[in-house]
Amino acid sequence: MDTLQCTVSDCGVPVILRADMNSVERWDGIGVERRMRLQCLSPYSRKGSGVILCQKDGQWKTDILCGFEFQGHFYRFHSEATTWEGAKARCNSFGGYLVELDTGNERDWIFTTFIAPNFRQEDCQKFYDCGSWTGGRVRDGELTFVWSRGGNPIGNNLWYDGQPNNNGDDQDCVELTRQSGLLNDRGCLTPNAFICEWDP
Ligand SMILES: [Ca+2]
Ligand SMILES: [Ca+2]
Repeated sequence: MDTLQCTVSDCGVPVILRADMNSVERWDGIGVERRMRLQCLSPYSRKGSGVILCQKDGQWKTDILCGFEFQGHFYRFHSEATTWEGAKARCNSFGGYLVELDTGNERDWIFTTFIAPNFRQEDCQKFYDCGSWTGGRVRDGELTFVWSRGGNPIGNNLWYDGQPNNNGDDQDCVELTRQSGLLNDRGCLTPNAFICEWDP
């Protein structure tokens, strides 16, 4: 007679940023290899299938991302302050990249959607207060700033007056500022909020 083997697997309560845990349908069930579907909390929209699955190894598997969409690209603002490398790693871990402002329209939308609502102007008196990391970085060994993922140059119209100035000879990374809504080069170890982007 064959012996049956039981596998006990407990994925615990899933932690998915900005997903609505009350949106699980009645016919969904929690259990090994059972699928649930989640929606995102308002006003976020969802990228991915919406399916979340408890695997035999006790890990949740999902492709759900909750964020905002603009012209086919997907974006998320993260307020937790971290270094440029830390921010890049976080975006990469979700399958995205640090935001690259390819057009003035994209910059305007990012500022209106994320920067202005998340930082009160009165809390950000200096133009370099309340920065958010973008994917801009000095190209190795040169004084040219590029969008680090594709290597495209950063538009001249996106910089704040007098920037990039490499202040203190130590400003290799590019932040979007709250006061001016334009770019500033900044020391890469500065703890900043950050914005992730995903291609369609
Ligand atoms: Ca972009
Ligand atoms: Ca600077």
